[in-house]
Amino acid sequence: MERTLVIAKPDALQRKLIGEIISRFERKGLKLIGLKMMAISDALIAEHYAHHADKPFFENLKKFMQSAPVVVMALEGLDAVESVRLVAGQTKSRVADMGTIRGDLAMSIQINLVHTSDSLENAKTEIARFFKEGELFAYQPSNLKLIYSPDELT
Ligand code: 3AN
Repeated sequence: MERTLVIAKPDALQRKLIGEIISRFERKGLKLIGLKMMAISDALIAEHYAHHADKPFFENLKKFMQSAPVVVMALEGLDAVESVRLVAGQTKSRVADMGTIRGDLAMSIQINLVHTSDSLENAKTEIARFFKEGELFAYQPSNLKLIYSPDELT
């Protein structure tokens, strides 16, 4: 099964949407294997948003991401990277599909409630960036057979 990273951003915490966001991923059938609240350091921002370092919006993005704690989670499931991105919706929230987190609950490009890994390779790097060994949990969900068919589980 794939694993992917979600960051519920400061706006999610301030708007009291953390429960709603976690719930949407849980209800979809994704398995929560790691969860914690943290402040993002300058070093973590520089690493995580290295691809945006030279963009005009970088300083504002940094300020926003450090304006309150974030809640990071690692999720597991078949095609988890793609599935989580579908639940989140596109970056520009005000035109994201209804039914998605951003489409239903946000308007901004930057203040868009969640970050989600955009590829399996990045998901691996990002999970390692935000979680130490011992902060990720292996367990057997009791309802797995109601989430996937037997052939999907082999
Ligand atoms: P996503 O988070 O949807 O994968 P990315 O990786 O392109 O989108 O961007 C990472 C984050 O950078 C976005 N979630 C958003 O907070 C911010 N960002 C991206 N593009 C812009 C933009 N044009 N203006 C302001 N902030 C942006």
